Amino acid sequence: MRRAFLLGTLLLWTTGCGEDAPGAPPPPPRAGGEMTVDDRTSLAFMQPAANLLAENDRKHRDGDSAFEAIFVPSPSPVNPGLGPVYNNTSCNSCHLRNGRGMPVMGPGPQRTQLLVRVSLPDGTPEHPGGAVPVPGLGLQVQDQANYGVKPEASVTLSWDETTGSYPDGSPYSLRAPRVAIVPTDGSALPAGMLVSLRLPPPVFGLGLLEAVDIATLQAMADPDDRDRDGISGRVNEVWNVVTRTLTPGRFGWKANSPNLKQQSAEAYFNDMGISSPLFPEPDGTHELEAKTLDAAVFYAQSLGVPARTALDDAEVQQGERLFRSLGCVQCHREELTTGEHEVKEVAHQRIHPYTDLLLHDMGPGLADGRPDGAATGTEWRTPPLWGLGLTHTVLPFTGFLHDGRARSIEEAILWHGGEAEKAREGFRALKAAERAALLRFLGSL
Ligand code: HEC
Ligand code: HEC
Ligand SMILES: [Ca+2]
Ligand SMILES: [Ca+2]
Ligand SMILES: [Ca+2]
Repeated sequence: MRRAFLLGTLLLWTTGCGEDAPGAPPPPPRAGGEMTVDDRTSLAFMQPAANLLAENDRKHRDGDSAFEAIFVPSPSPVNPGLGPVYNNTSCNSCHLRNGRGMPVMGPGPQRTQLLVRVSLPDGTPEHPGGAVPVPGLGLQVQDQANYGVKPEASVTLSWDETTGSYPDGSPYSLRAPRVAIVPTDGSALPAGMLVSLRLPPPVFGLGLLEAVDIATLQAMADPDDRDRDGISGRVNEVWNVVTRTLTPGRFGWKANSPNLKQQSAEAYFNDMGISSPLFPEPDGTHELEAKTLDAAVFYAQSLGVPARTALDDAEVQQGERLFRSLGCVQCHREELTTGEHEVKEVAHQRIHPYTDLLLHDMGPGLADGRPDGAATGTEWRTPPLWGLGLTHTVLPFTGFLHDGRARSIEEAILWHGGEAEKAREGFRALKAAERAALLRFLGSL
């Protein structure tokens, strides 16, 4: 069965390409290099990488358990340490099926999945990264708490809707979030408090992104736009809690975390209230075993990346050409090569993540006005687009963009501004059939 299928794809590929490309056709792009998996069901983001070495298979399954473990307040024989204040009880409850979370807040069965980052406006050098904690809230609002403990605040979310239309007259509607934070101790919020809403992003393919050399990122960066193409990617500089230095950032919506270990330890500490060797209790002890943190990190590093589909579909191919000609690829880079990495499977892979991992000014519409590391209040990191078309297969009704405001891929494009304004206007000016082709291509990723 499998052999016949592969042969079929190969034949289509050779015939499809032979006409305009003389010589050997390039191999069909495999999104995650040798890590690519062919599952495009609702479980697509949960597959171990195709090239996982036998000895790492067990490690991956231990990681799976760590990612799914639901924590409870201490003392408890299993998974203790939750709280006293927190946002949710497991990694999996925010990164649903390893994909996005829902843009929801508050009590109820899903609990809080959006994170609310806060800070005071007057960034000072003595706070690494420049973010100044808000009295009573710190840098992240924990709106859940253990029995008998008050959460920091209650947070509610509502949406403001605006309408617009394409030059051809077709209407669309966009919504932006409005967040209300009410401290439980009755105190008033400080004037000018900066607030940033963040949707849980998917967690597959991240080992590959971690393995992209910093030199590769720097080579794509063009902070002063010297080539004058209107695009100026920047590498974020963030506080590394292990080396205690400023280091390049690449994870999180603002590239606000330097590596998967720190990002995961921060999630245990801030999102779940669980201390670890990287974020210990004030007395130096910690609730999480070092090996559990390592297992959760390895899990994200060793997940497979779903393969593209419909490579030989004419409309998808037209959409791919538009994706290039509109300049989407200036930020959503089609191909990167990974360097060395302690996880052998992710090293030296040719991948198609559709990101440059760099910060871009995305204009006032998307701005949160809250700096994060060296990222300004208008900058966001280009998110990878691999697996994008499976977003609603994995979790119907979840959103796109950093706060989940876009209900469709189309809305996500329409929000682009700043450095991406030209690309957005190019999209708006397309004929309806061309817009549909571009969306078909994005849906095939
Ligand atoms: C309350 C919801 C929530 C919980 C619980 C949670 N996360 Fe996240 N996670 C997020 C959000 C939101 C982001 C984006 C953060 C940002 O941009 O600042 C994120 C980002 C990440 C990233 C970076 C992804 C990328 O593409 O940059 C990783 C890795 C990650 N989380 C792992 C974990 C692990 C491991 C756990 C469990 C220990 C966990 N998360 C628990 C909400 C959550
Ligand atoms: C200047 C760089 C840049 C260009 C050009 C650009 N993008 Fe983006 N794109 C981004 C950034 C940064 C974000 C994240 C913005 C946010 O979350 O607020 C993003 C987000 C997206 C998302 C949502 C992804 C997700 O995970 O939610 C889609 C879809 C997308 N872009 C498609 C496109 C298409 C199609 C084009 C061309 C018409 C394009 N982009 C051009 C930088 C760019
Ligand atoms: Ca705790
Ligand atoms: Ca807090
Ligand atoms: Ca440039």
